Amino acid sequence: MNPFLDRLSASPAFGGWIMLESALGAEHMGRSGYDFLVVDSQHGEVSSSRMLQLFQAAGAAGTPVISRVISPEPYLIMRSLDMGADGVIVPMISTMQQTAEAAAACRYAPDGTRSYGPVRPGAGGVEQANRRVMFMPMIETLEALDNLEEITAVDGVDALFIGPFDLGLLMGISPGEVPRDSQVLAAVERIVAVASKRNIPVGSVAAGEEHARALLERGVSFLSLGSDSTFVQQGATARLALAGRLRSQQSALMEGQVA
Ligand code: 3PY
Ligand code: MG
Repeated sequence: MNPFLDRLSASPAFGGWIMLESALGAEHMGRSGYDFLVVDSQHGEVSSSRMLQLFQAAGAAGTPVISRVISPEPYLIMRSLDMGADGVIVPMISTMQQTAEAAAACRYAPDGTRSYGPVRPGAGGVEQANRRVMFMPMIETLEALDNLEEITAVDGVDALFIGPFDLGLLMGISPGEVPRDSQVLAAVERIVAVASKRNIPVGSVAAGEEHARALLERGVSFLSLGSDSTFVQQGATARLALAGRLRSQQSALMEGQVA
């Protein structure tokens, strides 16, 4: 069984996103109790030379680690899996052919075209690796919406991952509007409906609590709740607000002493 699918059985599952190229940050994320973590090579700072350390650190406490690759090229998918990712999220998939090619890159023959070269200890044999890995094409283009039935019919699609912000942009909706936009939310509902015909779980990213609720209400079963980079920024901003409060308390105290 795939460790990520195990976590999904406690649906909904909640994950975190790793954007920063910090093994220490990834370890903190991994030990925070999220059901899964995504290491983001597409939009994160993550370079291929540091990917291995981030997977090791994020997975140190047993959390399943998924790699979002830069684009659907098979060699990027294979490299992430060789470095020990439990699965891949593959962005900008639009057609059945792209889906089939990416799905094949995730599995060794006879199930796919993955080249054999395990490097991580405990990588397991061919059959085990083929069963363990999770392939998740992203649905984030209008063409993918048109081709949903064909994409979900491809063998080896283990889950779908919706990119609401790219979908929104292509629909003419600004990122700030996406969480509440009825057109984007209707697309989410449709994606879940098509995927559920084949028992394929659907995940996505939530920009805050209201967005998370809207996605869960529409049947999304696993969600990233935020990234290390956002958490650092939010934590730093919150602490600075405390500094402001302490400063005004202090000056009120000083004024009291002078009066
Ligand atoms: C999108 O919303 O387009 C994404 O890729 C989210 O990660
Ligand atoms: Mg996207």
